Amino acid sequence: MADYRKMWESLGLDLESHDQLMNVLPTTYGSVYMSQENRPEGMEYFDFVVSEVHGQRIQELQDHKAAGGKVIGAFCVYVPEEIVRAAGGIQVGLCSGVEIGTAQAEKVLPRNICPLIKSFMGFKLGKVCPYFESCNMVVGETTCDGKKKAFEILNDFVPVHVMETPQMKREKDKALWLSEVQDFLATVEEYTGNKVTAESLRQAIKDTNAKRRALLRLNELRRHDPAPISGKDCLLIEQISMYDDVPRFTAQVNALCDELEVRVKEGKGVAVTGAPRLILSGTPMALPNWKVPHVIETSGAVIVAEEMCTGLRYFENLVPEEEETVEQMVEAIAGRYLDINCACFTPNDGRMEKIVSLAGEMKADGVINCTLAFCDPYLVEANRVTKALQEHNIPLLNLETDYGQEDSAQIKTRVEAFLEMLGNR
Ligand code: BJ8
Repeated sequence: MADYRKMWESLGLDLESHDQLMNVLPTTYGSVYMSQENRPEGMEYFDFVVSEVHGQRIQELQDHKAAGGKVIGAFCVYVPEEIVRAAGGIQVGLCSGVEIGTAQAEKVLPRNICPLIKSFMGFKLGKVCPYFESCNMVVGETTCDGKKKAFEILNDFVPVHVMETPQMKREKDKALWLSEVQDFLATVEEYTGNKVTAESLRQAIKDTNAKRRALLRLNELRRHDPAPISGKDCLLIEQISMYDDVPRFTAQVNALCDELEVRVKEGKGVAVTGAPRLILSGTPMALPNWKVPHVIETSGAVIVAEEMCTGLRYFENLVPEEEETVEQMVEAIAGRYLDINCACFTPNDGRMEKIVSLAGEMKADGVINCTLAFCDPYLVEANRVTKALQEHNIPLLNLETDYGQEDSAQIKTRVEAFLEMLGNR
């Protein structure tokens, strides 16, 4: 990796803590990713992106800013990236999947709060995330209580625009959400100093749809047995989709899919034919949270879909491309985003229907529903997931975990027992 210390310094990072983080990542990545056998060659690009996670992409963000562009951070797949792109900005995902800056975060947050919230606060207060430090503004949302209250605190350190996400999906909720998306467009125009035109928004919709289509294509290829790519690799690609350059990322995913199509024809896979096929559902797994997928896939199973925001929820729906005016396109964008099945909504039947249909489509043997500790919406919704899967006779394992490694052995024991049970069916 080139020497980026000057850049990190100019961003105001705490270099000592940042070094500690950067020293751990290659070892973890090596043991989780480089140990896999029969990996597709197309994963080389994504390995490179991780090796440059605080390097090349951050440099690109600085170049963009030096040319007058703005960088906008987001924590939720409800934030419409098409709008930021249409205004000439770059949107980056800021959720993080690692315990860091915990001591600083616990000065402003309660100890017993979801690790994802604690992690993003720790990253900001500990000054260890160059993405965060590159942002001109961040966008929050009123999804879960923890996040929405944490954004009040975060606003002391960086300008935060909060979008009010409704909690239901009735007509009046749709109207509220549309007005929130319209306000977001006005805010983004103000921040970037650029007017969103019909032409720029149409292009942004097309570019973002192309990215989502590439991810859908990748997901489709996982229907085959043997699966041509591991769940761990797919999760990594889904994590990278939140911050990489859009056209470059799209081209790389499509190139990988070309390779996977050949693999499928040749019957080549990453696991043996007939290996147990699982769907992973639950709270998002932000980079570099690979703990549970690693446990699953080193226990002999293969993950064939992620019903998560770092997964299908991010790319399963596209924005219609036929609209002509900015107003019509904004309405289409609002409609597409409100279709996402987050447990912060009530009821959230769409999620149960999706898991059940996905299990059939992907010929899955079972589902692992993995929830971050202290995430009330998903922990309570585990009851609805259990009921829906029982009704369809689909085996389910519910897991609750955090970003620590201490429970890895216990999770492995439970996953192995689940796989044994599947083998006896
Ligand atoms: S659309 S899942 S990305 S809100 S895990 S912080 S819910 S306490 S991340 Fe999410 Fe948007 Fe929903 Fe998806 Fe709160 Fe739960 Fe923590 Fe969570």
